[in-house]
Amino acid sequence: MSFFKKAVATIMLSSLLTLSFSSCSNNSKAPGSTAAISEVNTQEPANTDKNSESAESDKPKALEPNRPLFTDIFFADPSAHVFNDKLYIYPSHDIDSGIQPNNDGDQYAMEDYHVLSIDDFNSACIDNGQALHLKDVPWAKRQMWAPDAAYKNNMYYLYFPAKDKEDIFRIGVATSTSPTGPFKPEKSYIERSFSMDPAVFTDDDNKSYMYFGGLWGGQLEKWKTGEYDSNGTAPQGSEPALGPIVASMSDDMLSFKEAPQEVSIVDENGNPILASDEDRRFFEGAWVHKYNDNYYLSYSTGTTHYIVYAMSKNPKGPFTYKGKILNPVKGWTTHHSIVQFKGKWYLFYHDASLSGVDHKRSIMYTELSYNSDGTIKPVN
Ligand code: FUB
Repeated sequence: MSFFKKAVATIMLSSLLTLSFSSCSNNSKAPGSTAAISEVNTQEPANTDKNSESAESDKPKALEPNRPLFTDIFFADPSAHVFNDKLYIYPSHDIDSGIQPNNDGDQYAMEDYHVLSIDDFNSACIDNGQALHLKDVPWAKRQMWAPDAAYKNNMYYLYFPAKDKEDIFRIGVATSTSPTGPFKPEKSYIERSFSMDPAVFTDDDNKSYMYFGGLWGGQLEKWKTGEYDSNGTAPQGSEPALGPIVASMSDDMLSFKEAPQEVSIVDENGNPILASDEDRRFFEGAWVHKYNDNYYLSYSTGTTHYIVYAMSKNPKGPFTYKGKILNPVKGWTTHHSIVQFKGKWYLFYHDASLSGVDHKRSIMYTELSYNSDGTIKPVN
């Protein structure tokens, strides 16, 4: 289904669903103002005893799982990380672009990034305001899509895709001494970077890797030859599907140490996942995490709207397909991250049920757990 058809379907479905969400206060802040605190997505205290009402209202409210963390500003593509025991979310900031939906995703015309933070799930989610704007990135022209962040060398790094002046997706980096920014962008994009959806994983040995790439609007299929080919098409039928791309990061985290290479995703027999296998093949939104010495590559299947995963003993793969994590959400896109926080594992994801518009999405979270063999229990 095209972006456009799905958008129409989503609007009809979600106008009903929207009614089931509670109202909320504005959580955004204008650049330069103090951080705003979310008062949305809170569970009402069950106690109705009048004498305990004031004590109840003094209690911190809990952030409820599977409900939008914000309801009057739209964030998507949540990349969650824990820095110094605090949870930070690096999302896209969705806006009303007024651009007609198309399969290249031109309607996803985002212009800036905010950083969100959570002390624990019994306190509010804070929007720390604008951390980087398109106008401050010398090489970028439009579409600030799904970002990610990393910490190393006493510095925070914000990695972000955007189209350059030739309308080719590249990946940029910006730095800050604070996890919430403001971030100062490098003058040019990361050399040899292309396509979108960067995700940076740092291993126990302190080596960092960037995973990236996405089909269609993400242009991955236009790089099959190693050069940009505006007529490049995705593999079809029984051809092996394209995998995401990985590159080791240099020690300064500002460039690639080596030429980026494709990650292989294979089935249980060791055969490449095929292009026709749309329930399992990689589309966009790669994320890598480690649990008990296994590396997990999770990603969106795009056209079939699943979040699925594959496992490996090596951060560069090959990864063996294992199963689904998340069923299709409301809206065309699905995008996630997986993070360990205070001893538990969480999946952060988004949907478009609140707005009814595919490119105005809301982020949420749910707890994640593993089976004893290391496979991930699908989210209900
Ligand atoms: O937010 C724009 C794009 O939509 C992201 O880069 C994709 O992963 C999809 O979520």
